[in-house]
Amino acid sequence: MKPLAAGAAPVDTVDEARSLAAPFTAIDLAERHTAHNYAPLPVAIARGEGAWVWDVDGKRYLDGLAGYSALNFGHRHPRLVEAAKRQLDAVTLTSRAFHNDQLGPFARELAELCGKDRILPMNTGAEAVETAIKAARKWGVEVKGVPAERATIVVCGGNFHGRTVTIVSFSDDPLAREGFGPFTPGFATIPYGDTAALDAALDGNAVAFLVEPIQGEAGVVVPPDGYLREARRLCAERNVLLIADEIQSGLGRTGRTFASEHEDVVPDVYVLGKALGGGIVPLSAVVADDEVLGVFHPGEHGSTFGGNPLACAVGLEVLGLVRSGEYQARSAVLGARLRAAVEEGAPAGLEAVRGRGLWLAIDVVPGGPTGRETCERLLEEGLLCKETHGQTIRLAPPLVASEDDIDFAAAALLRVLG
Ligand code: IF1
Repeated sequence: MKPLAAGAAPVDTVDEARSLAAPFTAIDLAERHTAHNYAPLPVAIARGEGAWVWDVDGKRYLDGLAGYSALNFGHRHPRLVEAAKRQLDAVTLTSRAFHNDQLGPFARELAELCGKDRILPMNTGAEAVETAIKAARKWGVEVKGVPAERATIVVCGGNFHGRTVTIVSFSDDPLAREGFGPFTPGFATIPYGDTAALDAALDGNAVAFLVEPIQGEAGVVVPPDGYLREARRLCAERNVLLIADEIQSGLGRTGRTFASEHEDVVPDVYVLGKALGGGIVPLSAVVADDEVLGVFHPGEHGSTFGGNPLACAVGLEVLGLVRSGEYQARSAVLGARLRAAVEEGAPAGLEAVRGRGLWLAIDVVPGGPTGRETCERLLEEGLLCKETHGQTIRLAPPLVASEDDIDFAAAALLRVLG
């Protein structure tokens, strides 16, 4: 065993290490033994139930982030926990070298929800985005007839699609990409919301337009009315795949099943993740028709855990919740309630509110407390939030929150921003 810390006496057993670690808190140990790729708020969560979590000292917080929308259905939704427990007592992983009894039913339900022929199951959102990129490139060459190596995918400034090297190759956020080159070619960036720029970018080598129907990390940026409809028209006209990254905006978060629905747009390809796994297991998927997903043949793509029976059993139950329409309705009603409370309160520290459904961003006035400082003050008030890009607070509580929960969040915001 290596010494616990530089200069510490070497320890021989895990028990000895644990006993040495005993006086250290969970936060101390995480700070000491993990890479510092995050700067978490100073709170260690030990339990979650619905829209609430409790820290190691038993203090209760309303979860205003919901795992960046992976917890749309709340912490430990009873139906999802039950589905997971049932599957834990059956089989959890088979690999795709063999079939299992959960993937087929899940795939049928998800394809049907999206109105598409089939899915390709993965685990994280970034893996699904990478899968969609590979599918679009192969489709572009084999179906559209773009010269090999010339396929271009159009993306938007302010995008966030994950953190792999290829994905950050087309990010315009220095924090996400600096130091990680050399980068993957084959992407063209245009301003988000600009249909003239999209029109100009969709040339003969364009195989896909990859877009978030609402940009999350950019600060819950809703595009101008008609943008997605025009993107749909242009992509169809130029035989370019419209790929909607609904990993964060999908599955009820904006008041509809998919954010694309706000403009009655059906993309060629849905990229889903986060809440698809119910906040219990990583589960993502690319959903499209045979013309697109038919480009994959055995041995060309895969993942050890992709389509595993545990994730698919939970995912199938998630789709049952989504099909009810209850969570979409809650998002619309609760989002309107929260937005009205914050806007009517018009606290001095508030500069702007944006969003759709129960997915809001609040810009705090420059010169006052930063976004991070505001989140630290909200923590003290019992509301967990996360800032983005300095002055913006994101709000995305679980869709199982009650009206009282929303009023609690609004009161905390008005106290801190007042
Ligand atoms: C982090 C951000 C949000 C996503 C969209 C793909 C992915 C994400 C639209 C990749 C993931 C997460 C990643 C997490 C924090 C969070 C995030 F701040 F990073 F940008 F939500 F806005 N498409 N978003 O939002 O999915 O591979 O993570 O499963 O990396 O810090 P993933």
